Amino acid sequence: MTSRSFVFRLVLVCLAGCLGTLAAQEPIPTAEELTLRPGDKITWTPVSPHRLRFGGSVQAVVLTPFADVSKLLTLDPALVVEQGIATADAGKKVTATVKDGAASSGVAEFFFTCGFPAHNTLMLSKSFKIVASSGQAPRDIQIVNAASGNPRWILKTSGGDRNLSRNATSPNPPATKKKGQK
Ligand SMILES: [Cu+2]
Repeated sequence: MTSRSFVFRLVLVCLAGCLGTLAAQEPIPTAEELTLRPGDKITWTPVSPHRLRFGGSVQAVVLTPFADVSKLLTLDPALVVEQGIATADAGKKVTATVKDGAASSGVAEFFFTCGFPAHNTLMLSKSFKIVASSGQAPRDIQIVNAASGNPRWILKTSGGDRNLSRNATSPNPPATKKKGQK
């Protein structure tokens, strides 16, 4: 190969690498990864300013009411509710255990967001569905905030990170930054 085409290829590789870094490339979760059964445990471990929030509404999106979330999950620590919105402290680890009667509670699914005001819309999550126990070993589910790129929740799985953004499709379209957005 000539040195010229080598340089050209090098540039292409660099470009692909840089674009890949800028865009959020995690795939979305599978349906099974978004399915919970009694006994399953979810742990949110956000880094400040991120914080878990249930309930209320964000622009036109009505979140799962916290009263309904409470029929599905036992939260540790318990969250303080104000006007239907339950928010953990910034950077606070929260654990939820799916209740025994969750599958027959009449609440089929729930979703959440980040309580940091600038992230209320950006970090709306996909819905987790609740089904009856299948006798399988309880899952231990870890959720963190993305370390870079657009603010979003990440579901950790044995197969890699999953993008929990409510509107994410798989694979993600390149991140588009608005002027002035960090
Ligand atoms: Cu956040």
